[in-house]
Amino acid sequence: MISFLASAQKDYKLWLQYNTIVNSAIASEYKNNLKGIVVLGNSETIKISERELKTGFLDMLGNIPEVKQDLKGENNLIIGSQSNLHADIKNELQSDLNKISNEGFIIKSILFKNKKQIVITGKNDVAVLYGVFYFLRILQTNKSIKNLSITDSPKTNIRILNHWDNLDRTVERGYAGFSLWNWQKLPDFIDQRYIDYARANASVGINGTVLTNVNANALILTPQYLEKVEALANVFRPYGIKVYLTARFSAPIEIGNLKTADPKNQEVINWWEDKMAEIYKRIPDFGGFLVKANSEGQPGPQNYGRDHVDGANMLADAVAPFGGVIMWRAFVYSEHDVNDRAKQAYAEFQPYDGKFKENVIVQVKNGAIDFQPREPFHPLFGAMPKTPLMMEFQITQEYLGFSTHLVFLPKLFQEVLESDTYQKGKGSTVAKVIDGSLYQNKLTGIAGVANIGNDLNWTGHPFAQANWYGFGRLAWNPYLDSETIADEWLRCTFSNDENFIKPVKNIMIGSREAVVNYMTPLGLHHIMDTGHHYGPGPWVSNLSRPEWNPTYYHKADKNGIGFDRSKSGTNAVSQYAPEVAIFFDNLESCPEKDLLWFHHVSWDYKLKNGLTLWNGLALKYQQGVNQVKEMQNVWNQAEKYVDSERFNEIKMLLEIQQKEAKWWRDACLLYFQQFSGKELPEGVEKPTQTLEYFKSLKFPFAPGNG
Ligand code: BDP
Repeated sequence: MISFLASAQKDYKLWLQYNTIVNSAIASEYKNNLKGIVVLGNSETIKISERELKTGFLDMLGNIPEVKQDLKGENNLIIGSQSNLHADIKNELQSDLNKISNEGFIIKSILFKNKKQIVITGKNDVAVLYGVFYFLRILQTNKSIKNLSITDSPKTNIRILNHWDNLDRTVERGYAGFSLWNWQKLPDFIDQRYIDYARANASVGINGTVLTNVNANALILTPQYLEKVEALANVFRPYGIKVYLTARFSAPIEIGNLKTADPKNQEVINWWEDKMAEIYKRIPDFGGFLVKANSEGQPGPQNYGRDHVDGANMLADAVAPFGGVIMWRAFVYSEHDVNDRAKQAYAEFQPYDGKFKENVIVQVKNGAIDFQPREPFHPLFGAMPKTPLMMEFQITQEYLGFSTHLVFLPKLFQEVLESDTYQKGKGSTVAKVIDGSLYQNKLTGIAGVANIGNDLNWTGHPFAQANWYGFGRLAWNPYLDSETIADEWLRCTFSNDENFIKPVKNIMIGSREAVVNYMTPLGLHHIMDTGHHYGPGPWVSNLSRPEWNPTYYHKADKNGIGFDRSKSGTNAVSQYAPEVAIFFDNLESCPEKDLLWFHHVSWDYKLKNGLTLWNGLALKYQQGVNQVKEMQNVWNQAEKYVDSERFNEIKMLLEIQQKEAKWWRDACLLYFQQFSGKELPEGVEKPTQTLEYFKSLKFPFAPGNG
């Protein structure tokens, strides 16, 4: 029992394990350089910073250095914002202070009156807290603290989680239990989890949270709920986290008793203005709204003959006096245009460039379809120079094996961020669009659809914690390498032992390609089963909206497979800058990883390695399965570095992943084989069941589906 609790705590503690430092040389370096903590300031945030240091030092080093209000002696760690620093220290740090943004921090070894000290400072207390977490990570990863000289500022303003949480606590596309937000007990009962959630987010620099689902419920805007939202905002504030909500466009009708929600109607405008005043009275630092409008049946300005600009700007005007922002989603596609769903968001939004109010930021999914295991970057990135665009990544694994598959998503995120849009010549990467450097946008942001629920371990799969962590790190710095992120996370979460780190990091890094291989290799996409999106369903063709059917996306027939988006097809390639368009359009230059996204090719089409498309496809599926087997082998060797509960959990989950990888391989290959009419090549295992069997599987209670 005791060991269960101990391990459960490990699962719960995420990357903030603060494991005892076993390397004695490193431990003594830390102890010698950390004789005291000087705490400057007394805000809630500074108190949290102090507490965090004490917890970290006690757990990692076995003792807490003396805490002082005044600077005495040497080898102290001084924490406080610039306004609380000794004037001489501030002077010495002035050039660093000039370099950092409001949320940036400095960690520096200094000599003050000939005595060695380490200072953690920034322009305000939240920046200090970020610095404290960074400093603790140095210890967690066993790096030296001699001669520190670190300045670091986030590259984006809004680093935000989108919770698709409903008021009944179900989580749309959530695979880690129910919503953290216990609306019934709020505002009076403050669950410790709210605090721990804020702490975890602050530790990676996440500074915003949208509490509610994009498929919104207007009730959240009623006083009954706003009181609860206010309570959460109060918990999150000292951690530097702002609260945002989703706005249901028809709220003026549903909870305001108006007859319309037309954004040009004066009563509607007044209603929203009053609503904003009411919200900001309770929550003065309320962040603003995320809006899904006229998408997948959600109400929006088009219901009144208005457009996205009218809708977004009306809400933007209402929050502007309070400093709020509107994050308006570009995830739109029409059932009336069967030509190519991938083209629709661009077609609709690009002409609006420059028309949105200053406090509107358009939130664009990473790819043009929908969070698939692999998609080329969304053509809107770089194509709206006069409009701030924010990235929307999906951290929850709706299309990547739910919370049972080990998939390290920062690899996917990095691939998108590094993509070159060529919109302002070579080097116009998506990251530069997002951080505002390409077009000098002031408002910038990255959103991640959260994978967090009330499971003991927060994210369902212990390795899915790395996706939350990695999202935060990339939101802070979209240029970070995913390998660095995996390395940090493993050290903070499990162990610094190189014999553990090296092989396990390898499986993390390879895991994203593995899932692409066993689900949607060579550019295939959207072939999952319907509704719940669990497992393969390439055969599905009977849904009312054509672009909901997998057959619409793979277009497999006797002649071949793939969606022709080249110039001779739907010409979706033309939405990219000319250099990129040519690159994707030309079969020779189009990367094979995107082949079937852009081209319909015959089953005999010759791949670069000389294999026919059919053989290459089949072998990719097999490779994915093999990769999972390899992940299992590596994990089995990790037993001695990990507590037994987490070890076993992950072992069982990998077993499921292995089964499901085979399921994907067999179901897809059997289905496509009907068209190719060819044998499986050597090296591909025989299917475990018949196609009819796979088609017969039903999952009425698959999680995350409302
Ligand atoms: C789709 C999800 C759906 C979301 C939608 C969205 O299946 O649950 O509501 O994205 O992002 O991928 O709005």
